[in-house]
Amino acid sequence: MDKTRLISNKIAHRGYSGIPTFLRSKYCEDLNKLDADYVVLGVPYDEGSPFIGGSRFCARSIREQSLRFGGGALYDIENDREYLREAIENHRIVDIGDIDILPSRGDLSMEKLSKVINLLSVENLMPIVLGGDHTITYPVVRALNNPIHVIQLDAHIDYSEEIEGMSYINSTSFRLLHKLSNVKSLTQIGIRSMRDERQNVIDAKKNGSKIITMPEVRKKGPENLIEHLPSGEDCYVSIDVDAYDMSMVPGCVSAEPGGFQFDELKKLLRNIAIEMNVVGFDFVEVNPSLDVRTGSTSYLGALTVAMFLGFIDAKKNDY
Ligand SMILES: [Mn+2]
Repeated sequence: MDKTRLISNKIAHRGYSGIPTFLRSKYCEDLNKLDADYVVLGVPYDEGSPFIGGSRFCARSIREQSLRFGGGALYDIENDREYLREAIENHRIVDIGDIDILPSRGDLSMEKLSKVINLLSVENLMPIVLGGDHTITYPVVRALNNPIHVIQLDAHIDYSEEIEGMSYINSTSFRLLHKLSNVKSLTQIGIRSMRDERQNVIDAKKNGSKIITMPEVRKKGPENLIEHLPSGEDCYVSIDVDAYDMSMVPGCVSAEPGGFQFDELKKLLRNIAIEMNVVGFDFVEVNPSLDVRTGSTSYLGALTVAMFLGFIDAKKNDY
């Protein structure tokens, strides 16, 4: 019998077997030996979640759900197209595991995150960052080597004032990153929460943020939002799972009604991938301990990350 068929591997791709790296990519823990185009990195940090913690397990559960995409590609029947087949076959996606989080030392943990992102950025390797809560976007963006536009997909603007030195909390991330000298613009899409404070919205706009509320997304159509973005320029995209409608994300503590349906977010992400030069992205705020037993929120996360990466890869390789 063929020995390669004895253990779970790429060919025997049951969703419940195998070591859970993202899309069964190669695991590389030596940052000096990275050979990849796309680098998946987990940040199991949820100490920035002031309500119900648990999103530290987001990256792990997204990796587990990603094992269910076992066909060696993502197939989209909508346009009869396969995504990521060559990237997967040629090991262009590499998983480097998780940032070594120091419990109760968010400052040091986020410094480690920034260091890793900077190492990737100077090598022109695209980071795909799995949260954690939304705290992580600020330490990621500050470590990117080149000037970028930031696009945030979220129900909330995450633009609270930094109080009593709390820099590493999920509600302040975008106020902090907006001040960075490498951030050329901030566009916040899908905003709708009635828990956001008016003064923070005023501040964000005053500082130049372009806020596109969810009702505006619907009015304009998600495929037309791109006209509000600087086409062709480098951008970093941050996706909070609560951009999706509350009904779709039971495993998200901050879910809000009136959010994106899947097809709407798909259209938007495809357009961003085509029209902008995406240099990295993150996906945050899945809390698996709150999810339904099928892990549907983590599944949606794995699908969204893989799909967006597929769109980016298709653009890069011109197919
Ligand atoms: Mn957020």
